[in-house]
Amino acid sequence: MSCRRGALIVLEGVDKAGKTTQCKKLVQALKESGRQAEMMRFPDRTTKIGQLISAYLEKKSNLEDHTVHLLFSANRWELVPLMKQKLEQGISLVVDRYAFSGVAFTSAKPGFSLDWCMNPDVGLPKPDLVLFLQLHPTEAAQRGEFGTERYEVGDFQKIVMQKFELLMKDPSLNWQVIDAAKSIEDLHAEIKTHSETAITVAENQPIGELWK
Ligand code: NYM
Repeated sequence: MSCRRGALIVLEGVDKAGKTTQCKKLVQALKESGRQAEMMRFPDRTTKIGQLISAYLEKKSNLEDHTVHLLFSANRWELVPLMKQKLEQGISLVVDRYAFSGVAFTSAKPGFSLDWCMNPDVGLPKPDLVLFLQLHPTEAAQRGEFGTERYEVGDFQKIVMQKFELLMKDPSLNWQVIDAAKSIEDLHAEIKTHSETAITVAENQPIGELWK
């Protein structure tokens, strides 16, 4: 590698935890400190696969559960060449949801093992840092009602949270659990510190492979 690569930083967390706000603030702060950084989000609803997923989430179409899981994964794989290109150019990627949401949401459905759900995403670019924004359900409830999209139901989200907790036990990943009840600025400061460390560590390392 001729130049120092960028870091792959993923934000995960329960709904209403403030992932999108924090992703935007982090990209802005990294740029202001002279680093190259860009935001991505999954699902990326702009691609053909993403449009199928979006219609499903908006309940405009129905898809069989295995099928939609594989589409979410395919939506990540189709972006992998671009992600690798950017990382190799030294651009750090701040990603709003990744394979962990994929596994947590599908495995919350009856009849889906964690293993089966993880398989299609094995070998994706491995995040250098996974920030999990944790928010107590009562605090999340105070932040307003869920929207109307599929999965935005309290009971389902509780099972999703349990699945995230199982995924966080994986010591091969750099999980950092952050208390999302803090103010936007305090949360941002904490996220920025973790991210700067991860960027420095990643610089001289090859891009890893997830769950391999
Ligand atoms: N979701 C997201 C999945 O079920 N599987 C995945 O692989 C990913 C990335 O889609 N409820 C779910 C989580 C959310 C929804 O919402 C996407 P948003 O607001 O676009 O992050």
